[in-house]
Amino acid sequence: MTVPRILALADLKPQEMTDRLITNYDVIRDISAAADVEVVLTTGGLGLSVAQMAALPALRLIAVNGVGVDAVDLAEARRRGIKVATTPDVLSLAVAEMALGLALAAGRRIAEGDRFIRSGSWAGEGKLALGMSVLERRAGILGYGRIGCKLADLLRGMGMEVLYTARSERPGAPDAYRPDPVGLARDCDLLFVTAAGGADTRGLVDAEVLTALGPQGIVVNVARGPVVDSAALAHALQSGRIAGAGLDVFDDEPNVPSFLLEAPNCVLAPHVGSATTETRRAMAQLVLDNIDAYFANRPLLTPYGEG
Ligand code: 8YV
Repeated sequence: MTVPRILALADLKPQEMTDRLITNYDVIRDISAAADVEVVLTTGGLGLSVAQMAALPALRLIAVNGVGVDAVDLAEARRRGIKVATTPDVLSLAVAEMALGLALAAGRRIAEGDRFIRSGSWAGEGKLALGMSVLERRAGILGYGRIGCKLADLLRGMGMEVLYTARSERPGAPDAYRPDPVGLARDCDLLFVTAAGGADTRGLVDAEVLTALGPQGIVVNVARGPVVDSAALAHALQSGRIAGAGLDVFDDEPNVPSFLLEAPNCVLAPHVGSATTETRRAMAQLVLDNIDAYFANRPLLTPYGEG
């Protein structure tokens, strides 16, 4: 029996999951040698462009190791009848946990305090500026999907009041709805960005939203960089229009603009929201299960955009 070929644009983690992929499939890495390949494995960050799809005439399935499909050309995939599978749910808690961590790090100046000690300032003259309590604040969730709802559950469980903005009000939701980001920002201090990336959400958090958030406000972005206008954010931080920010995602990863590197009280993380061993293993398992299902002519476990 011939072993099906797969084009892998990235490895699965931990390594044993890539080993399993290699054991079960003939894994190639070079897209120029993949004309007969039916399945491509990619990540949320890498996605798959029209040009890449054009190099893959036999493509039937795009298996995304992640939930973001903003970098996949979905219109082209739809046009060609190519299925897309993602890894929903299994990463929600890890990303929510990261969002909480960034809020705590910014509010309580944790990263700044670490630098303060290492630079010798504690032992010298300096004093670290006071932080702000985080759990006593009102939280706003911008994007009430799987990750946003998981984060809302966590925050509510810690006694916080939670508000949310989504495309429409969710009947029966335990949190209060605000129809637009400015209204949400006005009524909260911690603004958590969990909306999907893409053209619809580009610049959703702009100067007006940041002004509405106010001088006690903290913005946390664990979604996609472009959802927040980064120049407006840096300006709001510089001018004290908001208190702090925690960012796990950026416009042009892995490059971070100097205005964000230099912005005060801006905690940075290298896109690691889902990057725990447990979560990456669960994501990889789902990727493998989806690929297995495709080759066995079974329905995908987690197809994107169906139902
Ligand atoms: C990962 C993500 O960076 O799920 C996503 O869309 O951005 C992250 O979980 C990525 O896809 C890792 O494979």
